[in-house]
Amino acid sequence: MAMAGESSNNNYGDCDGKSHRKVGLVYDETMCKHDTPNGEDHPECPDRIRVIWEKLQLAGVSQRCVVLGGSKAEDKHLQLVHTKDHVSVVKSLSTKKKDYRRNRIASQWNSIYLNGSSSEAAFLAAGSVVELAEKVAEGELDCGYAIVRPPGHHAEPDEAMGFCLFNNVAVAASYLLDERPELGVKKILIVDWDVHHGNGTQKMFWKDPRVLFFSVHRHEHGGFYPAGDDGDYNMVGEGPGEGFNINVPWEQGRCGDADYLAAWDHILIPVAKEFNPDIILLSAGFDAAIGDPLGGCRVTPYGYSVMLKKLMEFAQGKIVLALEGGYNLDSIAKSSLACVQVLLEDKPIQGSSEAYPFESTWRVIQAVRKKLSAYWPSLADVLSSNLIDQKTPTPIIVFSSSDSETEDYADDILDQMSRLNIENHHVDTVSTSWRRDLSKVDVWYASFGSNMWKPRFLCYIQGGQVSRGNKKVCVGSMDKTPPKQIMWESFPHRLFFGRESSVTWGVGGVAFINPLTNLNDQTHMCLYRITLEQFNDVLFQENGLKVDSDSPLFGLDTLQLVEKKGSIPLASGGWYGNIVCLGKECDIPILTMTPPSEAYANTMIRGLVEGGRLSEEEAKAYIDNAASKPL
Ligand code: X5A
Ligand code: ZN
Repeated sequence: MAMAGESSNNNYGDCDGKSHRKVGLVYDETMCKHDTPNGEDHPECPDRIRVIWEKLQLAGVSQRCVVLGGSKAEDKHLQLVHTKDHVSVVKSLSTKKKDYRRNRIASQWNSIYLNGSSSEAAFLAAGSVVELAEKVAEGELDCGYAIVRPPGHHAEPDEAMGFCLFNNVAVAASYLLDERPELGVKKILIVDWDVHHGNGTQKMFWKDPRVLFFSVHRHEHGGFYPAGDDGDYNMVGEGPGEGFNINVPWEQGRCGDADYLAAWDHILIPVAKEFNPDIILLSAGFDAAIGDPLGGCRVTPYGYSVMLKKLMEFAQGKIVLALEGGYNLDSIAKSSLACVQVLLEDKPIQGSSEAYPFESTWRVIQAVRKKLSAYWPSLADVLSSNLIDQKTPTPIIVFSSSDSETEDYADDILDQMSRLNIENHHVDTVSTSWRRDLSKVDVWYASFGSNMWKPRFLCYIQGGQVSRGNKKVCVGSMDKTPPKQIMWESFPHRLFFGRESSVTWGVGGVAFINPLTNLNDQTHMCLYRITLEQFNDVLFQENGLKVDSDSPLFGLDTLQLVEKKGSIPLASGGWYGNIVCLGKECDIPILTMTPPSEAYANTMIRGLVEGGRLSEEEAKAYIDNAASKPL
């Protein structure tokens, strides 16, 4: 952005440092009148657009945009993609005197409700997207967001469905291409990031090479709405439109920023470069957002902002967002705000994607690239194995029909995992400060016992099930970068095993090193070089705490202290009470954990007592003594 005093011939800067990009917003309260006929609850509710509008006002961004009221679509424009019949059926809804007449029409469509204002809202939604797209194509506005309902992308030429009456985005695209040739819009990229497949839009431009339609959606091999094969990746268009239809069909839910951005980086962006659109229309549903009750995915506001930012590199930033789905009011408001801030170009994007894409994501991306490489040479290269090795394992959960505990367990894992992700954007705000600082400092995590086994230790970094014999699944660290270095060393100490198995750790029990130097024994340890931030995440997980803490367990001053004193107790109340500094390697401190917390000590004591080795008092004294002494 141009700063004060700099000469600037673009329209992005001025002396108050605020953006001068002209961003259009459409909002019209009339579209709130479309509602269920008897006031039943429905996810596609009037408050959806209200909360978005209120959010933009409260954040002070709508005041910096050009605000347009809605405008009604003309029949002839609707008929560019819809049949005459469909347009007149929707128009007739408003003249029906009785709800039951409308209910009958609604019941002939899939997932549609209607009331006396549905028709008006539908005409406004489509007309508003047309008007905004026209203004952006003309250059009167740089870009914009139409906050409209009912949504549009499921609506087919002769049919309303999936809460959609007219296909708002498709109408606007056809309007620019067919009605306004003088504007010079010859190629349109339609991106559909709504969690559902844009079946209607796909149909309307199936044979049309002027429109490149890209849809990323939950598909689950045809099991997710709108069910069937239409959203499959081998649906590439036909005739002159062959190759101009791209579907990225997720095989599973829970996809998040990492998955979407992988689809962007390895499919959409390279194709967009080749296609070189004159304008982009974005079917901006926010039902892939974290917290959405229908979508089951986890895209954060940050994720949306990055996806949008990447698209703004094309068509000189001429992009029009049109709201589609999105049913968590809080999520759609926050996601919308993040997007408008990107349109205004006033927000340096902050945040990070903590996770890797799912394995299934890479499988889908590779299948799409292979299928589409016949039309888009930039997709022809095979993705490197380094890249696709970066993946988040999907826990494999085996249900035995009568085992309700197993199912609870599965729910727990999924819960635990989605909770972690719900916190992702909190992490960006609340706890970034300690994470940022500690991510710059390296330590050696000296592991003994089962953590010496690399796949097991990596669970604390990358997430996964730490052992077969128990129920513990780790969410991993926020920063999933693997250890920078791995090194083995031996220390003159004895390795102890507490019990053969324990409730928490399952078969294999627990191990610890006798903190008393014993020159006759060698304890082999595996040293993982990780950041102090990751070390904290390992501590959180080892001690059964959540990783989204606002403060670290082990900060910079604690590190200093333990380097000086050799050993310090942690106030975590978890399994390992003490952090011990074993020395330094390459000037980096070597840290390990020892008992006790009380619970751990009791386990150890029980082991020693039941093993006949020591009396209870002796065992207690032994553990206390062992734990308090540095190596
Ligand atoms: C626009 C949109 C979803 C329809 C789901 C029907 N429609 N079960 O998100
Ligand atoms: Zn949707």
